Amino acid sequence: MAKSDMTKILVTGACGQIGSELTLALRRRYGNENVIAVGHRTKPSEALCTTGPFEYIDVTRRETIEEVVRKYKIDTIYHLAAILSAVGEKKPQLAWEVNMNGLYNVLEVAREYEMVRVFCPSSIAAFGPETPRDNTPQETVLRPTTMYGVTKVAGELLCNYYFIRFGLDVRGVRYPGIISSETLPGGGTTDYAVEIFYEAIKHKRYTCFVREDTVLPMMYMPDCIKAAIDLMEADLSRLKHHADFNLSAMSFSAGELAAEIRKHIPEFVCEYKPDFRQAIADSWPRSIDDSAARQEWGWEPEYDLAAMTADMLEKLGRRYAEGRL
Ligand code: AKB
Repeated sequence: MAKSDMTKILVTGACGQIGSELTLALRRRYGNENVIAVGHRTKPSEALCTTGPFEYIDVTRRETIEEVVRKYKIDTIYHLAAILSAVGEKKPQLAWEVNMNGLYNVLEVAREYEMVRVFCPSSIAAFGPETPRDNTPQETVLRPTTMYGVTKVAGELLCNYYFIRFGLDVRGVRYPGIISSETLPGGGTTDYAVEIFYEAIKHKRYTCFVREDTVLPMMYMPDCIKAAIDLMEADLSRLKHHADFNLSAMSFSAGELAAEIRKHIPEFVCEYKPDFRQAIADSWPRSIDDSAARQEWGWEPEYDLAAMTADMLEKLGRRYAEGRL
């Protein structure tokens, strides 16, 4: 499918961790005026507002999505608005409302307005304690024990249903924990892998909310963005899967991450005080088999633990020195 088919793009959750950087990458690729960022309540960054259109919507109110779709003649949606795993366990009803009804509204609007394509990310949270934890296969047990995970499995099924039943071209990946330097993640279990960098730079100490030996799959933001864009531009005829691609980049324990940071900041001290998020982390895989994504649309990550750590510390270190962290 050609890149030029997607002419007016809407990004929901544009103020979030992934949305804030993906929107800017999409604007660089498809033109500033062609990528409309939408948020809910969060104040958008200056970069988001000054480089292209920004609007407020509430994905749980379908009419607010339709208004923006009509105003800008949208033909493609990147639907990133979601409640993540840790907040989802504190507020399961809200997680259902936003993640399921929000997705349903987006898919219905996309169907009704005959959109070219929709991107909706799933997550490693779709897996559960009965799933094989190492090199987790593409086709496997999906019995999550979090509300976030339940909405991700149901969301994958719903997206695939819209493809089969209505021919709506919905695509998605099961993202691992995402590490980034621009916008902090909000309310996930893998947030420690981002917070640790900020605290290492600011205070040379961090108290981690999972055990030192907790291993989870992770990915650096440039790879996260590349995955979304590459999958959306992939030739549909090559795809056997649609909204549920396993995706992998690196896996490491919290202790290994702290040790890697210590190579750059030798005085850095990390303590471990597991809280309720440990049980969520323990229900997720340690590593992922992403061979379907590699075969069907050429997925290949660029960053490993060492390259990601060096880049994070360089970026955050510069911001700290300029008093902007
Ligand atoms: C979370 O921790 O909830 C997310 C995810 C893995 O989907 N980062």
